[in-house]
Amino acid sequence: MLFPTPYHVLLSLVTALSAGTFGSFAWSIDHSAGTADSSIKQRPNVLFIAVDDLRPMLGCYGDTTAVTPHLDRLASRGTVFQHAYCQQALCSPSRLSLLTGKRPDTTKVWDLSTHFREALPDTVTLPQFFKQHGYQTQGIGKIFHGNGKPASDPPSWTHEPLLAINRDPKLRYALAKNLQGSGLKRSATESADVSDDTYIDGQVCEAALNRLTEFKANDSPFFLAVGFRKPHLPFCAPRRFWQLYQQTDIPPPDHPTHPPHAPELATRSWRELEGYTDIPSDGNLTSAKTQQLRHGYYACVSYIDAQVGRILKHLSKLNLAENTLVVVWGDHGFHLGEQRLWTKANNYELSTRVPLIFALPKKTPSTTATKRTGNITSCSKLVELVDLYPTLAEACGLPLPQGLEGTSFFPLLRNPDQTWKLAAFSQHPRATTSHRHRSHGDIMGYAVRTDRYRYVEWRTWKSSKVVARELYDYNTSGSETENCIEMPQYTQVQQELEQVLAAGWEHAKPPAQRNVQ
Ligand SMILES: [Ca+2]
Repeated sequence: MLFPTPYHVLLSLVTALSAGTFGSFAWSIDHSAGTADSSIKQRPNVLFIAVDDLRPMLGCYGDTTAVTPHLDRLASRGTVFQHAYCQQALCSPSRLSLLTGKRPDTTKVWDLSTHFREALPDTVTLPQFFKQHGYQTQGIGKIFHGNGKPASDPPSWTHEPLLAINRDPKLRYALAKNLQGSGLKRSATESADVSDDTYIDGQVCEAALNRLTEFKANDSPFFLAVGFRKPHLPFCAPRRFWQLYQQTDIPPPDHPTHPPHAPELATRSWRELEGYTDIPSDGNLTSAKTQQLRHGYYACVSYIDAQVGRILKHLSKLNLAENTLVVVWGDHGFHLGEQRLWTKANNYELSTRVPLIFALPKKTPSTTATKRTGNITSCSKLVELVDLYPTLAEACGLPLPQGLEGTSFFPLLRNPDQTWKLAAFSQHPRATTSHRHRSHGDIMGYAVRTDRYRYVEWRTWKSSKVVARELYDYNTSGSETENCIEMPQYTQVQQELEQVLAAGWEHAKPPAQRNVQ
């Protein structure tokens, strides 16, 4: 049995006096779970790295333009999931689904302003679960949603989160012209000759390095969640990362028009890009502006890659890499002009598919039957971000919590070729006519992604009446090129996909787990 140190008692008192929403909470290790014993010290640490709005535009995913040596190196000793999907392509709903291990219709978080504890007051989040099992837990940067009420969840952490909220323009922009004005949206891109730490992500990295050093000195295992904000808009990065690319070498968007026969609901823009000072209010971009934005996204991806590299180097220097599991994930994908769409908030492949790199501690015996692409272990099976919670629990030898709506993909780390999920599920709401929804919206688009197809039903929330359908075949392209709904040659496929969607995620589990509650 462990007892609180004087430091923890003092910290608890200080925090309890200043606690807000969750008044009885204090930052301290959870000693109530009764699981703290000598074996806890043997548990692997978890380095949990979230990258905001990162689509799989990385070297380890086959992108020949991206300069991402550090993530590629991590990928070379881990598993790269080629078909990982978020449950809703929007920051807060996606993150809260992952962090609670439940899907958006259970968390009731479909927008950016709802706190998950409104619907699930007693749910145990992923970091909270580790805390209950004797881990020190801390979030640095954006882990829950970035700003406002959903950014905070004190029960999840033993140490007060750092840099969780950022409303300081000086941490977003560096150039004088962008530091003038009001509001958070200035220019959509910025290339400034500044150090990495000028922007918040460099500071998040620095804070993570310091915390790792402190964790090293402690006996408890840790769950350190590091949340980088780039490549979320605006695309601001130190100039040296822009200079890794020639703008003329940046490929233009593939399929730059809406898929033919797609319903208006499906291709409605989130309009996140509009509002920046250099973006026309109608969203019509010149090809030069499109290329500048795509260049900026690549620069931000390389900027984050460099920060991840600093953290991994420090982990090795502290001799923590041997016993630390590293997972890197993006909260959703991103459109960069493809399908005449920008940003996210839709049900298409580019917005729902995410990067997911999972590297077990270095000392883990390698028994993986690997499928090598170069020197990267690649898994093409369907996995979902909601699966991460049970996967991390299993990987660390912790009992799987009840009530989760994902499936541990830990077995895929051992054998990435085994038969797995039948489908991945995503959803996105729409208001009847506007570009922004509140809560569940007026119409919910429910999407199912199998190994070859995507099928979507747009249903009114009140009556569940289907008002639009989509069917896409990825056999010829990695993205949606034409809505094939009601085409005679797809009649049987459509019927099968309707059944998969109607049956839901519980019936799409891996075969061995389909009857397991
Ligand atoms: Ca995001």
